[in-house]
Amino acid sequence: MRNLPSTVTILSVPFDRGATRRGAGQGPNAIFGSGLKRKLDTLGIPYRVEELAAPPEMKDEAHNPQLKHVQEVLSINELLAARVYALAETGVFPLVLGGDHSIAIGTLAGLTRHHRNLGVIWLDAHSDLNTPDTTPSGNIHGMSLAVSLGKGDTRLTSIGGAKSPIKPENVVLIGSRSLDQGERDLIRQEGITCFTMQDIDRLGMFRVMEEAIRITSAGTDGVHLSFDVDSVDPKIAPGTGTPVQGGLSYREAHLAMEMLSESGIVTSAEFVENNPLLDRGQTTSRLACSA
Ligand code: 4U7
Ligand code: MN
Ligand code: MN
Ligand code: MN
Repeated sequence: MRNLPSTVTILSVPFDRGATRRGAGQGPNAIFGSGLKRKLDTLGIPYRVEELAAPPEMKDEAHNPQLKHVQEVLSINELLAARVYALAETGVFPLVLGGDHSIAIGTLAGLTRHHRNLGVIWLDAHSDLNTPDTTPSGNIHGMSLAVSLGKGDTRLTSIGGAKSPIKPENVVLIGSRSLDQGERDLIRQEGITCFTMQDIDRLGMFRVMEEAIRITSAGTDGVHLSFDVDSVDPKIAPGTGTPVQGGLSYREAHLAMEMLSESGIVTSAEFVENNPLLDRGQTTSRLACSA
């Protein structure tokens, strides 16, 4: 049994200034090229497509090595937050195609203006819980979940206007296998549920997803799926800028999507970090269309 959303708006966000390696900006086109529209037609899901224009590249006058390209990140995410908010208000399912993972800042800012108590499933090799104080790279795609929890640079946390941040007890991380020290500290301190690859090995993806569904849907009024393609093993999904060995198998990724579909809890989703320039045979893009 599948629960399909009644109507979807695909927001294509060709933005990759939140990462060091360029190319994720071409992710949305690669996913369309791999047949996303055909897939939605087959499923009988009505959809519209909108592309958000990436901001012009700006001279980074106040260059901050702990917060690289912050002006561009602010500008795309303000735009995205406004669009996602408007869609959520009209009952449309926002499907955001990135782009690097810094765009989750705008997606979640828009969603938390609409939902009072949002659950978040974060499928990722990383936790994206760095702040300018803890980041080893200065790349904002490694900070997006922290920002959505209200931590970090105030210009980033105030994107989308007044709203309450995501509550740590509503967040579940899945597939984690590359966590920086500051991120581990934050996970422990905030009590965020984290299913690492080792947990998936031990419990199996089925039980992990049952738990994730239970936790993110308990008392919440919506659940957002943030799917970083680097959660999947780089042998299967090589098209991504920060690959980490030992990731999800093709079947584990599919089982996760199938269980989420059956559960009917997901009210918005984003697929990020798909970098066609690094994708041998576009297998990563094809995976994104196959679920
Ligand atoms: B992604 C990293 F140090 N943690 O902060 C960082 F390992 O959106 C990687 O999950 C972040 O792909 C990866 O730069 C961000 C690094
Ligand atoms: Mn990520
Ligand atoms: Mn990642
Ligand atoms: Mn499937």
